[in-house]
Order: sequence, then structure tokens, then C-alpha cells
Amino acid sequence: MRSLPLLVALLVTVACTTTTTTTAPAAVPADSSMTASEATPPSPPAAAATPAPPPAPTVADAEKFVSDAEARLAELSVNQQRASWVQSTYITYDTQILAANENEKLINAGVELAKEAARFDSIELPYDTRRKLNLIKLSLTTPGPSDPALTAELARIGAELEAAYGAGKYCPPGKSGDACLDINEISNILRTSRDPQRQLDVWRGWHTISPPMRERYTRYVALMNQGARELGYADTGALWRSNYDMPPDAFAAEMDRLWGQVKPLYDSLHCYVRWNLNKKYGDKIVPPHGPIPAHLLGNIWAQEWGNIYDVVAPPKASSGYDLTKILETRKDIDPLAMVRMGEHFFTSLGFAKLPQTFWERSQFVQPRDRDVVCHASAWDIDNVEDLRLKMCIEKNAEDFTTIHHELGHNFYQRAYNRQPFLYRNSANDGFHEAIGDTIALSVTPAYLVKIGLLDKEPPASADIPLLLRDALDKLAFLPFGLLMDKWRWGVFSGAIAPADYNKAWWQLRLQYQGIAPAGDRGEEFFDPGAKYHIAANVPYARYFLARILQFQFHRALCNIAGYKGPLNRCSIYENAEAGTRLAKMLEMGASRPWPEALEALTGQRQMDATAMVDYFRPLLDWLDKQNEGKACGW
Ligand code: X8Z
Ligand code: ZN
Repeated sequence: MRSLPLLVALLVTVACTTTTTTTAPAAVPADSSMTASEATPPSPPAAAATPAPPPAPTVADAEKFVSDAEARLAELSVNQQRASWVQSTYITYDTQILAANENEKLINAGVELAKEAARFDSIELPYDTRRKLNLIKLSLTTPGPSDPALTAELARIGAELEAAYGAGKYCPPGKSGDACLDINEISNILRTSRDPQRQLDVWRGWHTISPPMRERYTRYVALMNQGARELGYADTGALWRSNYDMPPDAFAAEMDRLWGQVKPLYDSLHCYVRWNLNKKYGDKIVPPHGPIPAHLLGNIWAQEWGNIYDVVAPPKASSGYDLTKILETRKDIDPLAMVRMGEHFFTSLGFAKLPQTFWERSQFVQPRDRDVVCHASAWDIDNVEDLRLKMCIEKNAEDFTTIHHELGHNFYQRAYNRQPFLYRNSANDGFHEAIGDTIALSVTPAYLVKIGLLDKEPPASADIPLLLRDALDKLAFLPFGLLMDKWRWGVFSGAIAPADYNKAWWQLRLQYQGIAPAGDRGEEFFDPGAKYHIAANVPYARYFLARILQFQFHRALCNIAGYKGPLNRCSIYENAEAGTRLAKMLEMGASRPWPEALEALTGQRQMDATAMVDYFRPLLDWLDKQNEGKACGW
């Protein structure tokens, strides 16, 4: 997880990339109407009054404070990441405690520094000093209360929740030990089984891991909120939303604006998929006008639907190839070779090879002898060059894409490693999540032919099937990417009470995704906790942004490469100019507000879903025809 360069980490327990999430709005994005002061994070409450007020701090005081803070956070972050790496790759009682201890130190330092940073609120400062002070105040994903016992409790619960998720298994009735199913086994069943009873059984089975988390999660939320309030934020959600160089409410509105751009596409895909599922499973299992049952979409969370392509594929049309089948048949390709292929794409753009230590220290496959967190993540342990991948790679198309996703984090991390510590992060967290996906968009049939995975390019008639398969992953994800943090923002603000956690979860799933569980899911369940990012407290709006940004980046890079055809056939493989422009943006790290980074690559200062719409245009017209005369919606 993590790209956590810094303190963020700390506050973050683990994330997929880690990053410390920072941001700093010393300058304001041109497209928003806020003023610089609105964009500045709130100041923590003033310290207790002292008889004689200390002399006003100077610019030199502020600069010294920032440079000391950077050094302190850098050191703590390395220790925290090492402990967290060991915990995630070897889940035991002891490693949880060791990781929680390091997290606690980082949280305490982050909170202390965020409070102290407020001392400099009212003086004029050079750009970088002001930006870094803001980053210090915003970087805590998991803010802790000033009472040390409470922050220790917070760190302990955080480690326990993540470990509970990582070690989670479903033991079918009468089974135990090796007969219990872990997340990879359950995912494989959902990916390949077309027996609705079997799918429902393992779907329910995975959701048994989370009810025991509910009480701890509730306490975790209360502790984080106390920490966030001490820092001057309304709640933890407001803190998270403050990380985008704009006021938190403006960010929430920005998410809704982007969703409005793509919602018609989703509705159209939903309509087509439901119709096909109904044909396959019948009215009793898939009501023709209602929401789609959540267990039938090929993924535990119904967040990406590409695995059920075979169920919805247009009759007679062939997409020309099935990457999972190719990987399965090629005995010479193992998980490591898949990672080498991913690395090769980046080096073809001019990026340096990954360091030898990456190959020595990463976890590529699931160890047989112990519990690990299989959820994929990319690490930058020393914030410089100790890059690592942590996955439980299997030979399928989904993992091939995920490898590119994770390597995007690693190449980003290395690109910004010459920035000062507080800037070793992405422009905003959506950028971090979008880079590897952008590269994966260039994994076209023509590219697969070039690297020898495919014999020949499929005919143009395969475009619609190929786009449909892409849409099942990319478009289907959008409402899920949006609602994950809508749920958490509601939980943090109190709009969703603990007694309604599950009800609110399924209301949002229905409203945005048009899916529903089979059977009642009352409050004896805690279904949100069965998703990694909830258990591990990793913010999720980043993935929604990344789905939009990756098409914007792809369109810009294809333009830079001089490409003229349809976007879905563009690959920037081996294009040095595209590589140079991409590297330039990555090297900026978090040194400037994100609209500047976006502009550096795309010429646009606003996130914009029109590139995604352009990409899928041929499919959208085709879907409209398929849906003619059908009742859509739920
Ligand atoms: O968590 C991830 C990555 C690691 S940052 C594997 N993703 C989200 C998820 O799995 O829910 C990538 C897509 C969305
Ligand atoms: Zn990621």
C-alpha cells in the first residue's frame, strides 16, 4: 500500500501506494473560485494561554521548523514502513504490535507537528515553506487524539483491523484448516463459476470476516474524529477532503460533477449487463427491472465486472484473444516474468530499470506457510530507492493489469525522490493511482503482438468486444469508486450512525451501482469491512479520480506521441517523447498544486471525463442500439 512516503504513512496505515498524502494549497487552482485563505487548512485550537505571549515567530523560525519536521518525519517514516512491511508479509500477534508501535510514533509526531505548524499561520512566508506547513497539517489519514493512551489504542485497532482482513478466511460448514478459503480462492471462484448458488455461497462466506470488526471499527472512527477535531477539522472526512488544493465542500462537489459526466455511460452498461444476466439466470435470480444481485458480477465487491465478459459478450463476435488463457497456456511465463513485462513497458518509455533490490525484497506470490495481506501494494520503504511490490500474483489478465498499476506507483515514487521529503508524493492521490493504469491502457493488441504474447492483431471488428471488456472493468467501477467514501464521509460526520452502518452501505450500493444483496443484510453484518480499504483505512476517492484521470493522461500522451486514430488502439510503447513528458509531471511530486501538474501533461487544469467518453464512444453507440426498447434503470 503505500506510497507512503511520509508521514502519511503514518497516518495511513497502509495503503496501496502509499503516499503520504499531502497537499498544499499555497496557490490556488485557477479553475476554482476559492481564495488562498479558503484553501488553507484550518488551524488547530490555540495552545493554553501563557502569561507573557512569546515573541512572534519569524520566517527563519518557520524555515527551521519545516526542515526539522522533514528530517524527523523522514526517519520515523522509514521505521514505520519497515515494521508495516513485515506485518503485511507475516501476520502474527507480534508483528501487529511492532507495526502498531511504529504507527503510533508517526501519528504522534504528525499530530504534534500539525499543531505546532499553526504558530506560523499569520506570517508571510516563501511559497515552499507555506506549502510544506500546509502539507504537514493535512497529511494525517489517521489522526490521533493528543491523549497518548488514546492514540496507542487507535494504532492498535488499526493494526488489528488490517490483520483481520489479511488473515480473513471462509470455512464452509464442516471444513477447517486448508479447506478454508482465502481471498484469492474466493476471488477465483467468483471469476470462473457460473453457478449462482456457488457464487452466493462464497460471497456470503467472504462477508463472514467482517462482523467481528464492527465494534472496533466504530471505536476507531470515534478516535480518529477526536484527533481530526483537535486539529481543527469538522471530522475525519473533512480532513480527507481537504487534501485536494480546494475547500473540502468544493472537492465533494467536484466528485459529483465528474460522476455526472459519466453516469449516462454507466446506466447504459448496467442495462445491457442486467439484460444478459437475466437471459442467463432467469427472472427469479435476476429480476429484469431491479438491481443486479451483487454476487453475480465476477468480483467480491461487484466493483469490476470484466470477469463475466463471457456472459455478456456479443453473440458471434470474437474479441480475438483471452489474455488469461494465453497466460495460462504459456508455461514459460511465471508471475515474475509478468512483472518483468510490466517493467519493460516503463523502460521502453525511457525510465530506468527497477533496482536489483526490488527483485530481491518484493513479495510476488502468496507464501504457503503464513498469512499475508494479499491486497496488492507498491512500497517505497526508504523514500528513495528501496522500491517493492507486494502481491499474490496469479496468472490471469486481472493480475497482469494490477502489476502495471502497482509499477506505476513505484515509478512515480522514484521519479519524485529528488524532491524534499514533504513533496515526495503525487500531485493528488488520484494521480498516484492513475499512472500505472494509464500505462495499462497502452497494453493494446498491437502491443501484445510486439512483445510476443499474441500472434496477430485481431480485426477491427473486435473493437466493440474489446471495448466492452474494458468497460466492464473501467466504467463499472465508477459508482463503486464514488460510494466507498460517500459511505465513510457519512460515517465520519455522524450522518450515518453505527446502528445503520450496513443499511446505509446497501442504500448507497443500490443508489449508485444499482446492485443489491441476495437476501437481507441486517446490522448483524458489517459488509463494508469486507473491503480492504475500509478495514485498512485507505481513502478511496483517489480510485474514482484515477479512473477519470487515466483517460485524460492517455489522451494527452497519445497526442504527444503524434497518434491520430481511435484512442482505444493507441499505445505509447517505446515512445520516448511521451515518456519524457510523463516523467516531467511525475518528477514534480507534490511540489505544486495538482492543477499545475495536470496542465504540465495535458494542458488542462481541470479533471475531465470527456477523454473517457471519447475512448468508449464507439461502444456507447453500440450499447444504445442494444438497449433500444429495453427498460433501463432500477
Ligand atoms: O487497491 C487497489 C490497488 C492498490 S492501490 C490494487 N485498487 C483498488 C481496489 O482494489 O479496490 C486498484 C483499483 C481499485
Ligand atoms: Zn494503487
